[in-house]
Amino acid sequence: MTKPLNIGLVGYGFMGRTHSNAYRTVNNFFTPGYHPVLKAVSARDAVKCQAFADQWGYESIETDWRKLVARKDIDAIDICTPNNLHKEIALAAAAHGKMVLCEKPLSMNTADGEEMADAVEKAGVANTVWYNYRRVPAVTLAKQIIDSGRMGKIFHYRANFLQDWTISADLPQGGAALWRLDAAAAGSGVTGDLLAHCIDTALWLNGGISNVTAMTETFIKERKHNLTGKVEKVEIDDACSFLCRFENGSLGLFESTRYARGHKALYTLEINGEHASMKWDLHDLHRLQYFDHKDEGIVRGWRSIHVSDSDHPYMKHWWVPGLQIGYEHTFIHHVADFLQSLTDGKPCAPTFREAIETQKVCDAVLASAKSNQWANV
Ligand code: SOE
Repeated sequence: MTKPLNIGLVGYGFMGRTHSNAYRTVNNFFTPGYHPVLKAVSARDAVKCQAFADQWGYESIETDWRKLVARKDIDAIDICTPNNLHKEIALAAAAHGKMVLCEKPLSMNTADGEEMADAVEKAGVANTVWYNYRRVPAVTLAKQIIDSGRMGKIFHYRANFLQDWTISADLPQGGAALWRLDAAAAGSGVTGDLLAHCIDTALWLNGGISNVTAMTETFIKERKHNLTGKVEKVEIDDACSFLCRFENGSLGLFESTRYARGHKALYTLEINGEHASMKWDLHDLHRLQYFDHKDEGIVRGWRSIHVSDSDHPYMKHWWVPGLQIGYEHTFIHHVADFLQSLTDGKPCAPTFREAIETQKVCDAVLASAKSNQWANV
């Protein structure tokens, strides 16, 4: 018998769908001791919110998230709103003793993240941040390979996250679909939205970052704002590149942009170690490219590991060896891990406290780009 976990979702955009899908699917494949119950979804537009509830099977709706977090029949609040609302909702949810699952990035900045981590810790409630790419089986396998010592000393870490959806100058900023372009709602541009993913994975795989030097650019300086109807200055970073030093002595190179024509959501990473190297690419997400210098010379070369065998991370829960899974499964894995962590009485990584480390790097990157100087994390 699994125990119910009553979910209250705030926001029904793209992430609301990925999470709802995960809640509905998780118990078909995993046995984590709990099963999510889709109790309620909250958003201001009652008609759209009800349509979402009907489509995904939520029992009820609230048009004010404050009512949702106060409801006695809700165990966990899942925050899928624009970034500027994360803190207020998380603090209120924690004050009502609810568990909190928060979409990435945790907060608009490190100080807000610290308040949020303090609040969930003070309330003693389970918490996690949805950095989903950690739970791509090939990325989790990369973590296992690094932890096994097979790579030896790490020299280089490289990551890119490339998109092209904001190139048109006619695209407005702000409002439901375009809040990511509005600094008041998003905090930053590609740094918080895309590089945050790369940084979270990097910290997990390769340890802490000590200092950074960054440059950002805003290619389109003004856009019509959907909420005011006026042409307004664009305050987000359209592109950001940075160099960094990791605490383990390795060097990092990160690039992110929404102006790489032809790339829709290309997250790639490469790690070069003393004995081995690894590469991963979101567009081929079930493969891990691996080069091991210990292989015999005449057959030495890059191998492409199809991460679909039952001894690969998460894969024994899915189909049969050789059959792959995709993007949505990363969220299912996160829910499975979160529910299992409740059963085991352990934290589910990354917790709010752990996700602050990514926030600190993002803040240092933006500070360095502004000052044209190296910045300590
Ligand atoms: C932006 O387009 C976006 O949807 C991010 O917000 C997500 O976090 C990323 O996974 C895909 O791209």
